[in-house]
Amino acid sequence: MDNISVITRKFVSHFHSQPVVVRSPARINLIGEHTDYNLGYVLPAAIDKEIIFAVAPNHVGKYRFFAHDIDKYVEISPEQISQQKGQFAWANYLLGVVLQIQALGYEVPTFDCAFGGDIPKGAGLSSSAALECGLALALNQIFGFELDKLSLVKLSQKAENEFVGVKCGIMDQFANTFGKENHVIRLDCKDLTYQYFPLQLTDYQLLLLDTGVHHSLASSEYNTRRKQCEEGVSILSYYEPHIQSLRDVNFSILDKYSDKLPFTLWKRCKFVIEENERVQDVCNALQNNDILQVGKKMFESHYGLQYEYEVSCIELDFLAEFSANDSNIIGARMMGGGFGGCTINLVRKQGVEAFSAKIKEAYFSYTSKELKVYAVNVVNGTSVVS
Ligand code: GAF
Repeated sequence: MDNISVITRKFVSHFHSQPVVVRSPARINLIGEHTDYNLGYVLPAAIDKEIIFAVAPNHVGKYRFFAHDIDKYVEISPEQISQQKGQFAWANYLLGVVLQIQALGYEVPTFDCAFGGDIPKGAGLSSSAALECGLALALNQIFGFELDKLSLVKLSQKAENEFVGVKCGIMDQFANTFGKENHVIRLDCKDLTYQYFPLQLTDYQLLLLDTGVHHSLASSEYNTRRKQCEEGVSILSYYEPHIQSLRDVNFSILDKYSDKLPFTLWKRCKFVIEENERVQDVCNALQNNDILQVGKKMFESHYGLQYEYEVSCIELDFLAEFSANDSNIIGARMMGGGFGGCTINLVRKQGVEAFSAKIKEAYFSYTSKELKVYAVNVVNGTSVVS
């Protein structure tokens, strides 16, 4: 049985009504890491791993959630929501969405919700954005709020920033909602304009290698990187008042004031400027059908994330290096916030099986951990199924 049937049946057997069903995908990012909150460019896409939501209004005066994958049930009355923060980690993403819709001035009547799917947790594929955006679209549908896609993206991001407490940028929620089959999205995080670029991989396959590592310092270090970038901006803007974010900094400005920046801040700023350039380079390469150039930029991005932005870890570095030395791989890098999660790889289709077997074995001997391998395809963003 597929996930849609499983979740719909669970919903009906639990709540005894007919739900609206929404699918909400995970995301990859081809390139453009840690650039979103610096108001730069990103190049993400939605992929065929998703959470299915079944949602319907109820008349019992409680928000009721059933998390199928972990077999957990939670019910909360509207007055209790803000005190429930932190009590159920997974429910925070959903309650945060309800609160953000309320903050926009809408009354959110009580509802029932069952959800579950196949997005690996803690793998850096943004199951959190899938939770937020999937519920936001489902509530928009059943209660007729008529919020447009960008409003759903923004309120979902705010739910994560304010209720969950992770100061993420806008990339994940945007990719989840605006994803388009076989396209990557170049999003300008400064003005939120975007353009789709066809991802014609023909002889290549997108392969994600999941380290199985999720360091507890991931979110604190993420927030630290954000702060370091802000500090860099604050120092540079003293000399160049037009600078409001790292988006306004180029190499000549960085060179000119390099002695004013502590070395760590200088490295962070340098990475962000380079990574923004790499996004533009990859877009040009995609337009020219130059997939080898795309791969080359991915390797460069990993190098920067490892040595300049310092958000990688030994497991990710091992995978990126192993891939770089395999002739079936034309591009590899860590993806997402870092400190664990997945690498993203461009692999020759004919070599996928052999490479997967080889790297699984090597990873196990190096880390004693099992490597999970996902071949993924680019799909449309969150949508109402029925
Ligand atoms: C995480 C965040 F949620 C994104 O906003 C982005 O900053 C990413 O890390 C790094 O590029 O996925």
